[in-house]
Amino acid sequence: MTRKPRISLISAPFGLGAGRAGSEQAPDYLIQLGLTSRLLQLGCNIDEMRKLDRSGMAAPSIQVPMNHAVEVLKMGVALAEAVETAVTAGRFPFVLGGDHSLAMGTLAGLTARHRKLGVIWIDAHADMNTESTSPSGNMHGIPLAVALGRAQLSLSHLLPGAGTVAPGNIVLIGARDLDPPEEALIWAEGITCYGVADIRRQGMASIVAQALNQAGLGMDGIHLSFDIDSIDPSEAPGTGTPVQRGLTADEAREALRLLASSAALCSAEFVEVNPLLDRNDQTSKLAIELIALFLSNLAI
Ligand code: 6HN
Ligand code: MN
Ligand code: MN
Ligand code: MN
Repeated sequence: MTRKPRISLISAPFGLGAGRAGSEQAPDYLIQLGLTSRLLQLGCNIDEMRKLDRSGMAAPSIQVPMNHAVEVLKMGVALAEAVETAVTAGRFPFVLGGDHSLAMGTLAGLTARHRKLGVIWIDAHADMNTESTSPSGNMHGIPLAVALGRAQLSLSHLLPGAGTVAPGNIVLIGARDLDPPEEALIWAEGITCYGVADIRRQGMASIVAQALNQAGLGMDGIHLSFDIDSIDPSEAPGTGTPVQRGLTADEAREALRLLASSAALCSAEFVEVNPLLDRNDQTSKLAIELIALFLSNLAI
């Protein structure tokens, strides 16, 4: 018999890692549009609800030459501690962003507890720039390089005891806008990457099965990082760095339903919804539906 995990819903109203303002409004906006009531209606076991605040957090002493670095690091510290606490208490952390720089905090908290962590990254981007290769200076473009230990900033700067993620246990799905240094890193590290063409050829069910195998090989658990810009802008326009020729909403639904049913999944985050850039709440409403689908299908 499958049981429902106790979910820790961690809101992170933070968007300074992105180049455009607005994603910091997503957590409150999605809740205002009915996210939590939908989750309760579906019988999700929301054991804890937290809203993070970075004021009062001390930034780590490392100098990072990127936009709003001190604020990103403070938020990362707050998030890392919240995620670690949730895992220690036996809860399933679900992080509601906010921009993708938050993943550094999530991954710091997770790797402090799960020494062997796999990661499935559903995104139009690879988020694998470093401080020296970033074309924008925006920290939402670097979290995977940080998690790999390939940047100056490391997860252990955010939380002492945090580890790294091994390249063989990272799987990218939906990537289609890679900067040349990111492509080089993916090749050099042998990171598995399924593009939209692979999904059309093989079907999402087969891609998800392969991703779970690859990311989970020898690991304690798998973290899902879901960037809404993985979906085509025709269906999810409300995001800061949209990229054409993305996943359909149906493909995202299928992926999230299948991933939720895997017992290997230990945590997730949902990022980059920007209500200020949306059209008639189309993206926010889709996000609510996808999050509800995902969390209501979780099984342990
Ligand atoms: N995201 N590769 C670009 C950069 O600025 O590094 C875009 C990053 C987008 C990040 O969507 O989470
Ligand atoms: Mn991203
Ligand atoms: Mn992205
Ligand atoms: Mn680009």
